[in-house]
Amino acid sequence: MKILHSADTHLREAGDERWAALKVVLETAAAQKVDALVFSGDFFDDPAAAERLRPLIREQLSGLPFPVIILPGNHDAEAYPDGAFWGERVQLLRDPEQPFCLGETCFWGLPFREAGEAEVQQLLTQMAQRMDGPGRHFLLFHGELTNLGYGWGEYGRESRKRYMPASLEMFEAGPWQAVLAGHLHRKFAALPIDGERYFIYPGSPVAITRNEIGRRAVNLLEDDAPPRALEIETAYYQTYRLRLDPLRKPEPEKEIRARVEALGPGGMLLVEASGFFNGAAIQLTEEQFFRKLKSLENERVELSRIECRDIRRIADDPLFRKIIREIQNSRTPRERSRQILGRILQAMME
Ligand SMILES: [Mn+2]
Repeated sequence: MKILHSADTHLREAGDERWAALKVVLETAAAQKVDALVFSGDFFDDPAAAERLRPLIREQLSGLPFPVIILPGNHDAEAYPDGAFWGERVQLLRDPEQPFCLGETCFWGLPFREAGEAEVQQLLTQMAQRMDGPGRHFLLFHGELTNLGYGWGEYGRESRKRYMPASLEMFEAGPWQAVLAGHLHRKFAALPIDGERYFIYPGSPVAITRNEIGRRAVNLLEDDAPPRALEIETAYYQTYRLRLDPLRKPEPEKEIRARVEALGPGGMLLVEASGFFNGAAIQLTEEQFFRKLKSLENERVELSRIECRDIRRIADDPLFRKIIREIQNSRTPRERSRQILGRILQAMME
C-alpha cells in the first residue's frame, strides 16, 4: 500500500500558485503510482472558495487512477454541504464513524470541530474503539500538536485561537498505523508516536504565508517503511541574510542574483540586508543605497529587512584605520574579523 499525504492547500481560485500546487501533488501521486491520495484538512481556504471551485475540482479529480480522500479542516469544516458532488473518486471523511476502506486498509477521519484538549482525548478514545476489526487503520486528523511548542505563526494563521489541541501521547492508545495530520504549515514533520508508528504533518505543499520557508514537500508512506518527505516544485520562500562587509565594495546585485539562481523554479527570496558600507567609497548616501537595494526587488526577490548603515563618518578616523590594519595583519578568518569589526563599528557609530 502506497499513500501520498498532503494537507493545507488552502485553495482560493483557479490558476494561482496554490492551484498549481494541487496539480503538482496530483502529478506526483500519479507518478508514484499510489493507491490513495490523502488531504488532511484545509483543502479549501474557505467555504465560498469551495463553492466557487467545485465544478473545476470535479474536473481536476476525475479520471484519476487512485481515490482522493479529503478530511475537512478548520478552514473548510463548513465547505462540504450535503448533496454536493466532488467527483467519483473523492471520498469525504465527514463522519468519524464511517471510514473509507480499500481492501483491508481503512482511513478514518476526525473532522475538525471546536474542541479543547479533553474533548479531543475523548473523541480519540471513541475512534480507537471503532477500529476493532482486522486490517490496517489510518487516522486523519487536523489540529495542533502541543508537543511542538510552535506559535500560531507556524500554522499559517492570523488568529491566536487553538485548534483541536492534542499531545503526541494522546495518540499512543489507538490501533492506527499512523496519524496523517494537517494544520502545521511550516514544514514536513514526522514524529514517532512509539516504535514504528508516526504522527506526520506534511507541511503545506505551497507557501501560504512568508512563515513557510524552504522547499515544500508531501508525505510518501509505503508499507512499513518510515514516512518520507518528497520534495515538490511549488512556490516557496527562502530567506537570505545579506551581510555587508565594511571593508569591501558592496555588490548586492551579484550576491542576490547568485542566490536566486540557486533556488528551485518556485522559489522566492526574502532578503534581510544588514551590516556596514562606506558610502563615500561607492558615492551613495544611505538613502540612495536603500533605494538601490529596493530597486533589486522583482517577482522573485523581496527585501524584507534593510538594516545597512553608512560608516563614512568614521571610515577615515585614524583609530579606525589602525584597528583595520591590526585585524588584517592578525590573520583572523574573514568571517570572524567581520564580526569583530561589526562590533567595533557599532560602538564607534554610537
Ligand atoms: Mn491550514
